[in-house]
Amino acid sequence: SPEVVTFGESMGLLTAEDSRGLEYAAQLRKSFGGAESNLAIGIARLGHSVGWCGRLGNDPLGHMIQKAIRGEGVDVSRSILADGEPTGLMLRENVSGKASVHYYRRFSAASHMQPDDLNADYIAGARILHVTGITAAISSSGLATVKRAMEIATEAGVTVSFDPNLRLKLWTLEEARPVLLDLAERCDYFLPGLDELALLYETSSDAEIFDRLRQLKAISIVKGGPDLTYVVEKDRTLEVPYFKAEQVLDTVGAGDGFCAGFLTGLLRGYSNEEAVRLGNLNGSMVIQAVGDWEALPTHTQVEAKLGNKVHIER
Ligand code: KDG
Repeated sequence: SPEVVTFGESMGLLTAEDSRGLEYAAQLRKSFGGAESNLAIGIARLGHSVGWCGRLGNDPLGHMIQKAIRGEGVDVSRSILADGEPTGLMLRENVSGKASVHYYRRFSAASHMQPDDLNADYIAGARILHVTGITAAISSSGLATVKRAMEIATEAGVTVSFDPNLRLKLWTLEEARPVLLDLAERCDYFLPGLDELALLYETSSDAEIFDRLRQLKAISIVKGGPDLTYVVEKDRTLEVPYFKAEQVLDTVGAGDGFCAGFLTGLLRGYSNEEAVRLGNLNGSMVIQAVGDWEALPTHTQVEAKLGNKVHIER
C-alpha cells in the first residue's frame, strides 16, 4: 500500500474566467477538482507515495480525471470507473469580486460510493488514512464509507486524519453538525478551519473552541487563525505563523494544500509544529496561481522556498 490512502469525490470543473460570469461567458476553462485528490496530488509532488480511490463515471470527464491524477504519480489502481453513473461537475464564476460555485453532483458516481468499494488491506497497509466531511455530505452511503474506512484504519493502527471541509451547498449546518462532530471523535488528527469550528460549536469564543477541541482524543490543527495556524494539544496550544504569499490569485485549495504539507511532515517524523510549517508553506503556494491543485509545489520548490537550495536557471 502507499503511505497515505484517501478517497472522495473528484469532479469536472468549468470556470467562467470572463467577468460576465457563467450566464454570459462565451467560453469556460476546463479542469477538475476534489478536496481529497488535491491532497493526494500535493503529497505525491512532495515525494511520498499516496493512493486515491474515488468513484468516477466511466465517461470522458471520469477518464480525464483518473488519467490526470495518475499522471501526477498518485496510485489510482483502486479507483472505480462506474458504468451508467455520471462523473460530478462543478461550475465556478467570479462576478464583481463575488466567487460562487454551482454543483452538479447529485446522483453522481461518487455519491454511490459504498463501504464495499473499500479495499481493507489497502487501507490497513497505509500509514495514514485521510478522509473529509465532503464524502459524508454527498450521500448516506458516502458517510457509511467514511465511517467504515476509519474503523478499518483504527483497528489496523493506521493514523486517521480528518478535514471536516464544511460545504453548506451540500447540506445544512444542522444536518452537518452532529455528523462532523461525530467523525471528529473518531480521528487522530482533526484538521478544521477556525471559521468552521465557530459554526460547528456555535461560538465565536476561541477559548471555548479550544476547550472543546481538548476534549477530543485527536490533536487538532486549526487553520485560519490571524495569519497563523494553531496546534491544539492536550496541555498546550502552539501558534505557527503563515508564510507571506507574494500575491493571492485564488484561495480555493489552500486548505487541501495545507493538509498535504502537514501529513507529509508527519510521514517524515517532523514535530507537529514543523509539520504545520510545511503545511503553511504548501498552502501559501497554492493561492498564488489559479486552480485548486495546479500550483501545489514539488519537494524541490519547497526546498528552494525554505532557502535550503538555490534555484539557478540560465
Ligand atoms: O477543497 C477545494 C475544493 O472545494 C474543490 O477542489 C472541490 O471538493 C471540492 C468541493 O466539494 O467543493
